[in-house]
Amino acid sequence: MLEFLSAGIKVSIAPLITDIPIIAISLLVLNRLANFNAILEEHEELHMEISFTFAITRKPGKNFVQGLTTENIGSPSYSLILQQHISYVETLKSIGLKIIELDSQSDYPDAHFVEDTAVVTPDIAIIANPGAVSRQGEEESIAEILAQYRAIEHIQAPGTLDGGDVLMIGDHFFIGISERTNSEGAKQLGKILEKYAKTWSTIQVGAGLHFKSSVNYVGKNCLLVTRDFANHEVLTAYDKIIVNKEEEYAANVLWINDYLLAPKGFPDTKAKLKALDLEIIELDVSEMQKMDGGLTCLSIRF
Ligand code: CIR
Repeated sequence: MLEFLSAGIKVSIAPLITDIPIIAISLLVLNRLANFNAILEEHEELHMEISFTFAITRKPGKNFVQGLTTENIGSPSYSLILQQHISYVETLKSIGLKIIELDSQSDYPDAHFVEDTAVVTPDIAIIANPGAVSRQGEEESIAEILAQYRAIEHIQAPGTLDGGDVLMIGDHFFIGISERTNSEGAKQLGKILEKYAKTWSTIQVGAGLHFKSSVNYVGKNCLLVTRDFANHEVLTAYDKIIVNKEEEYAANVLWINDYLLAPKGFPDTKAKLKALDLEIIELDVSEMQKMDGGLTCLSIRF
């Protein structure tokens, strides 16, 4: 044992020497804990979900059957679409959203599909330039409303962009290139998003009108996708629930806070969605489906 005398006090340094491994292990453990906390924080950030407070909706007009459609699944009924739209709005209210309800716009038979007119982030609202000529102008009244809540920017011609092609997941935005959204529109949106420290990437839309006809975020790093996007290289960072061939329409779900609005009549997808820690509310949107629309299209939530 090593000993020395200091001011008459006999000190043994043996315990210090034998403590070195313990100190080293303790330091190692502390370091590991710090790393573990950093990983936890990063994980929480990944899963830090946006929370929605408002939704803009618009009542379908009497002439809604004159809207654009590629579907041939029966003739749409005005009384039924009104009923389905009321249920939709009531559901949004019941889950705590404040609804900005707009009246129908007789000049625009597709105007109740408000989603296509804007992209709203926590920092900014980007007003779209709809890709279908018959829909250009729908965005003007939406811009006036959103200006009360956010700074506004616009997608300008020759850029075109429909909100249905834009999927926001935290700070990243997927922008579908489709018949409605062109590369120039995507680039303009991307440049605006970059100013607010957001990232973006484009993705080609094949089948389906918009990107969100096929891919939607359902929280906790998980996407609901059609088979076309199940193995897409741009989406590898996400877990996926894949809808089957017969139920592709059911990929269009609307995720709001702890709820998931899903279209009624798709039992296989409903069973798969039960794995999520969300309350699932099924809504009948048959009349919207006849006009190529669905749950996401009927509101701008922010
Ligand atoms: C259209 O073709 O523009 C409308 N009939 C349907 C738009 C649906 N919107 C959407 O999926 N975001």
